Amino acid sequence: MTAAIVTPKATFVARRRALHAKLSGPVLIAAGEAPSRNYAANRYPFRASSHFLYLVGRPLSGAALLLANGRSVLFTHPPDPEDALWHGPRPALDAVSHELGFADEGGDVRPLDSLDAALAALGRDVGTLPTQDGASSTWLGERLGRSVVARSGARLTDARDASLADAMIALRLRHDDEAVAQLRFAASVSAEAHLAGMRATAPGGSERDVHAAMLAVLRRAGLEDAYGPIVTVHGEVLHSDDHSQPLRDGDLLLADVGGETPEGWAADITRVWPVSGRFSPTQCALYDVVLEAQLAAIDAVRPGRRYREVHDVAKRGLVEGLVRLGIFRGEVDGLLERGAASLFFPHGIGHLLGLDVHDMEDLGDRAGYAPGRTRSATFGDAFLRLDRELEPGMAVTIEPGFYQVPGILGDPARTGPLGDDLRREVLARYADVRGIRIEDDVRVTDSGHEVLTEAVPKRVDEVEAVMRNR
Ligand SMILES: [Mn+2]
Repeated sequence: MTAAIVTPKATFVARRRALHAKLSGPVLIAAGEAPSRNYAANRYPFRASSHFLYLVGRPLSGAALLLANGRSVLFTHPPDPEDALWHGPRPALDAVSHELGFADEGGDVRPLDSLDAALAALGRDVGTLPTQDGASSTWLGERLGRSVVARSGARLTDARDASLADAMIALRLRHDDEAVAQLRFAASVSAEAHLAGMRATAPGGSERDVHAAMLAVLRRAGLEDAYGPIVTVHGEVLHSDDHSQPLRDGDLLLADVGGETPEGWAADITRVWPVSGRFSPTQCALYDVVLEAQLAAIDAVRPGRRYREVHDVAKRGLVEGLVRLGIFRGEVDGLLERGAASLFFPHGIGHLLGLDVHDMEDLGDRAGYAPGRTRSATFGDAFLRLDRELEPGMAVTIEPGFYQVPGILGDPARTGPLGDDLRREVLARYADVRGIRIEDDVRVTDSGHEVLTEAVPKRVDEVEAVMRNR
C-alpha cells in the first residue's frame, strides 16, 4: 500500500505568495462549515473548500484565510477546554502558525472571533469566492455585509470576487510538483480499489459486495470518496447511486470510483468488467471499440491541443468502430454530423481534475472554458466540461463510453437524422451491453502526457486475467 504523502508547508507558503502577487485587493477564503444531518449535533463529515485546501492544506472547519496588503492571516477556532472531552485537544494557534508556514512568511494565525474587527479595518472591501453550502454563505455574507453565492455554476457579479476567481484559476489550472504527488497518491490507491473490486465480483453476489471491497481499500489508506461511487450493472444510468442489484452471469459491472487524499486531491477512474470473469463476444467487440476510442483520445493529449479536439477524436473513434461492427452504415463524417456519436456517447470526453474531481466547477465554466468560449448547443457536446488548450501541468480525465439509453434510442428527435443508417437489427445482437465507460486520469507533460491511472488493467485479456486469479 502506498504511504500517505504530506505536502511540506513551504508549498503552501509558495502558493499563498503566488496568489498575493495576483491580487489587487484584500480577499477572504473560507473553509466552510460542516452541515448537520438529522439533528444539530450529528454532522456530515467536514470537507473544506478546495480553494482553502489549496492554500492551507488542512480541513479546519469554520476557518477563513485573509490575504491583505501582502500578509496572510488565518482565522480559526482557538483551543477550548471542552475539545479534549468531545473531539480531542486542538493545537494552540501559534503551533498552527508554525505547522502551516504562516510564521515563516511573516503571517499570523488568530482567533476566529477577531475576524470581524480585521474586516472592519479593511472597510469590508474584500473579495471572496462562492461557498459550498447555504450555511457557509450566510456566515460569509454576515462577515462581509453582502450576499455571497453558494455552490457551482454561479455567475460572479462582484468584480472583486471575479478577479479572485481568475487568480485562483490561474494558479490551480497547472499543478505544482506537490499537487502531482497528491494526484499520484490518489490514483495509486484508487487503482488498488479497482483491482479489489474486480476480485470481489462473482455471480450470485451483489453490487454492494463490490462497493464495500473498493471502499475498504480507500478507507484503509486514509482516503475518502472524491465523489459518489458508481458501482452498477446498469452502466447506462450515467450517475447511478444504487448499489443494491444482484450480480448475474452475463452482466457487465461498471465501477466509477475514486478517492481523495486527506489534503483533498482526487482520482477518478472507471472500469467495466464481466461478472462471470469472461466478456461475451458481443461485449468484447463493443468494449474494444470504446477502448480504441479512449486510447486515441489519450494519444491526442499534449500541450497546445484543444481539449474539444480530443473530444472529437473520441467521437470519431467510436463511430468508426460502430461502423466496423455494422451498427452504423455509411460514411463517418456524415454520421458524425447527424449526431451518431451522441446517440451512444451523450457526454463529454472528460474534465479538469485536481482538488475537485471536476476541478473548480464551483466557479461554473469560468475554469473549464477559455475566455470567449461557451458550451455547444448540440446534444452530447453540450456536456463537454472543458474547452481550453491543454498546457503542461494540467490534469484531465479521458472517459469515453457506449451506452444503450432507452430514452435516447427511443427518441425520434435523436435517432431520426440517422434514419436506416442506424441498423437496429445489428444493434439488437448487442443487447448484453447496457453501458461501458473507460476512464483514466491523464497529466499533460512538457512533451505529451502521463497516464496517472495506468496501474488499473483495461485490455480485455488483462481484465480477464485479474478475474481468473480472484
Ligand atoms: Mn470523470
